[in-house]
Amino acid sequence: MTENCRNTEKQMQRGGSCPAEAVRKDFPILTERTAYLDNAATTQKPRCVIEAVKRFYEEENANPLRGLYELSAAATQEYEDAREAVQGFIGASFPEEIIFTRNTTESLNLIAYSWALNNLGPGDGILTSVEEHHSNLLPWQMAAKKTGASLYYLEPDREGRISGEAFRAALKPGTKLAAVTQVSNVLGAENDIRLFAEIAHEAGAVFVCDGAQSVPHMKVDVRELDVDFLAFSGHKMLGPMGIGVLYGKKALLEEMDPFLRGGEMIRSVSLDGASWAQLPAKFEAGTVNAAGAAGLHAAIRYYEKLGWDRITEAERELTRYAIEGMKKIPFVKILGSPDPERHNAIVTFTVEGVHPHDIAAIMDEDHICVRAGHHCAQPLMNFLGVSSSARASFAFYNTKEEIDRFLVCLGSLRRRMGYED
Ligand code: 7TS
Repeated sequence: MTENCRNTEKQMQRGGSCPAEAVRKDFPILTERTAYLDNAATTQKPRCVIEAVKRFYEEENANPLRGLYELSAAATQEYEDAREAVQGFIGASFPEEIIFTRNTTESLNLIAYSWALNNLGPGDGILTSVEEHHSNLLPWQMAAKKTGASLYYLEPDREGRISGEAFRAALKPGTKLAAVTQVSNVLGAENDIRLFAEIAHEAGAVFVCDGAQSVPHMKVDVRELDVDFLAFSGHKMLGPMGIGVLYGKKALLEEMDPFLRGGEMIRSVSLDGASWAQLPAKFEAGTVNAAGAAGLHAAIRYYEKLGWDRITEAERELTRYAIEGMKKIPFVKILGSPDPERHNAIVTFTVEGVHPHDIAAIMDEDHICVRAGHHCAQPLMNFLGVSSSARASFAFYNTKEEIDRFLVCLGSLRRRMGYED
């Protein structure tokens, strides 16, 4: 950890229990003025992450993997160290099971293009759910269309839960791939991924987990869950934008074709064709995002210093506090479970008579950042019968004071829109 993330460390040594007090100083963008409650879209970055990116460009910048000189070797080392840090963070068996991509979206597309297009055909099935982010829907729609496979959708209950029985029942014979999110980016509901993976495997299907909203908030261990693929984004877990991860079981990745073709991913090339490099290079065509990987590495170290107990407890407490406050405000409707424990730091809501875009605009007047719209989950919004909604999402560095400001603003919305209640 760099000099710049010492605040947290000192506080942790003193045995501090609520991280927000200690950690806020580590995040240069977090000021008293702005309450940033859009963490499901992207999190803020601690100084050590910013410094790691800066240090790469100031001290180690060279094209990793290409050069044999010292600077390039340092860049390569930085990049591969980051891979090992990700491997440890999610409990993967081998570093080469970690493929760096740009984000969750690219990771899921990689599976669709490299696995699904080559392994599916008419008579086969793909199973996903209506509560997926578009990034875990559109690649499967594409794969089904191009291969002639059928695409089936699981329906969650109104709280966003998909039961093991529902998952088992929806797995039609011939289903070769199932792709489900661990945590819904709208309802915050968590699916029992370990159970789904087990059921999928019994049926002979490959299981893909969208971890975009889970990996930043809970311990996710790929061996424990026994998922075949896990996709997530660095920018949602304190890391820089432009670096994401695809975890894949080695045996599967080894038999897959490359996704993108070009530099760095070949063994040899002739005018008639090419053969591919070993994992993970086979899936990392072109110049890689080594600075992003260095930043992600620093983010992982930061998570590890804080520890999951502190993070999940702080986020659970904030979510509980927000939902309890929201329930007291008339005209506010929370989507999903009434139980705060089932929200995983995500609270999506509507306010009767106030368009979600107006909610976000008025919140912005009070310097509170919330998201409004369909949250890239239109099928789920249709399923819930809601055209649009607003969402507050938390991270461990948020404070109860920020949530108080959010609740005061929420309570004032209808009045500020001209209602007289
Ligand atoms: N899957 C889930 C569950 C997500 O929440 C998101 C992003 C993605 C995939 C795509 O991630 P990306 O990094 O490739 O863009 N979700 C959101 C959101 O809820 N608001 O902004 C982005």
